[in-house]
Amino acid sequence: MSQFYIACVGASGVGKSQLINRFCNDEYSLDHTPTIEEPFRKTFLVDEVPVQVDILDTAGSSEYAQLRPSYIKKCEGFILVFSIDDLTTVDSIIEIEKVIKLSKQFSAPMVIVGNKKDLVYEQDLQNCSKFIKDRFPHYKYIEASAQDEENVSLVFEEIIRESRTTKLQIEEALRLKKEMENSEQAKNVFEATRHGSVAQIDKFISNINKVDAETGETPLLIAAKNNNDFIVNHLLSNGADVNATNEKGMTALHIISNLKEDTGDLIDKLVHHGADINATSHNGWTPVHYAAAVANVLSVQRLVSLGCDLTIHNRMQKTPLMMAEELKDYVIVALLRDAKQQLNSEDGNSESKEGYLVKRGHVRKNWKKRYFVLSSANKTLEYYDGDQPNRKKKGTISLENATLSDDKDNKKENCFVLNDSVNKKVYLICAADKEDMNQWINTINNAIKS
Ligand SMILES: Nc1nc2c(ncn2[C@@H]2O[C@H](COP(=O)(O)OP(=O)(O)O)[C@@H](O)[C@H]2O)c(=O)[nH]1
Ligand SMILES: [Mg+2]
Repeated sequence: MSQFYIACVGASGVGKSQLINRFCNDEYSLDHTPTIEEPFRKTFLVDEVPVQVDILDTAGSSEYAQLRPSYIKKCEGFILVFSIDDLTTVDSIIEIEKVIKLSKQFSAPMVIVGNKKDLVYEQDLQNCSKFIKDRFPHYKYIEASAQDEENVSLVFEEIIRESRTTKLQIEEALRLKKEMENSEQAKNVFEATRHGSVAQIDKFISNINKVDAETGETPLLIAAKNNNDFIVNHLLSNGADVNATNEKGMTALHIISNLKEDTGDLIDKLVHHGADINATSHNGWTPVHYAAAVANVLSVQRLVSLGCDLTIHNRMQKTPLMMAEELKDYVIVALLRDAKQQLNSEDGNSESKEGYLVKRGHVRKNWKKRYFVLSSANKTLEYYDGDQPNRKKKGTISLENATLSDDKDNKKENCFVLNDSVNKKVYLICAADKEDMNQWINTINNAIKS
């Protein structure tokens, strides 16, 4: 909900406090008690949009002299009140308007209110209205009566409408200003990167992690795309974020891996600087997916030798190997199969199991479908959203010193209890049938013992 700070200003005794009192508390009093500056808060609808407004009731005793710069600065809209039955009170708002205009950087929304409408004849109203409109041709003028509750809400609605428009204009102006500043500076760092000019890059080194508004790329991503080893290195040694992503969620390592040229050294360099070798872009591709897609044997080799995970499924549920098989790229297929086999044989007792189980949530009855992946090597049981592989990861159960037991409650069939002693959590997990349950229990037990 948008929020506005509004001040009510004007000479003493014109009815500022009563207008606010009427609006916020639906009350009115005959007393004129001196006002202590305090904000009133109210939430209401303006053109069917809820707004929250903080209204500052100012002490008008010594009038505009007391206008504090701090609240002029803070307030986004001003209600300038005079009393229709005493036109000398208009002098105050003429002065106040000047002060506000001078101290505001942008135009300040104001509404002029002639209060105590109930005290004057219709004839006098017309004269007064003309008088005000001549002096303040740019502001809304409202005749109101706090006593008779006439036009009181209108006053606050109008000032919100005006403030809302101004706020949007200010936001837009600031955004444009920032955008211009950004693009002006960024142009240089991005252009410098494109031109491969180290001296120019150094000039704008503070913008090293800025994103080019046009292309959505950081300098590092540009240098990676250009396969410019030297500039990538320079950017990395000057604090470029190695895992920054472009609009497709691709890191520099993804981009490099997706090039057809030999980029092995750059891959090394990025990983050495902390690039996530298993990062996934928006379509779930890891660097090795990209390398496989462009049939870059050298890149695949390099990523494999750096220990990338070959089991990650992209959003189309494909591992890099599956992709290579589809592309009938038998060199890469052989390479990846080899790597996988080697990985398995290196870890003799490595066992993995994937499948769909049901896990009980926090609420007793709340059972959720989860895709489970058991890794003996890591001693973990990971589970994912839904019953398909490669959804959003929901959690990891540690199998370190974990224990399995029967489900004594027997709330559901084919369930077992898994006690994660590392994270001190107990899971109730349910398999599709008895056979499935026994398989899971066996493999989990083996993983725990391994
Ligand atoms: N007749 C009439 N009297 C009002 C109206 N609004 C305020 N007053 C009276 O004017 C006096 C001053 O009001 P107050 O709100 O305290 O003025 P402030 O100094 O501007 O805050 C009080 O006695 C109110 O009862 C109105 O609309 N009509
Ligand atoms: Mg007052």
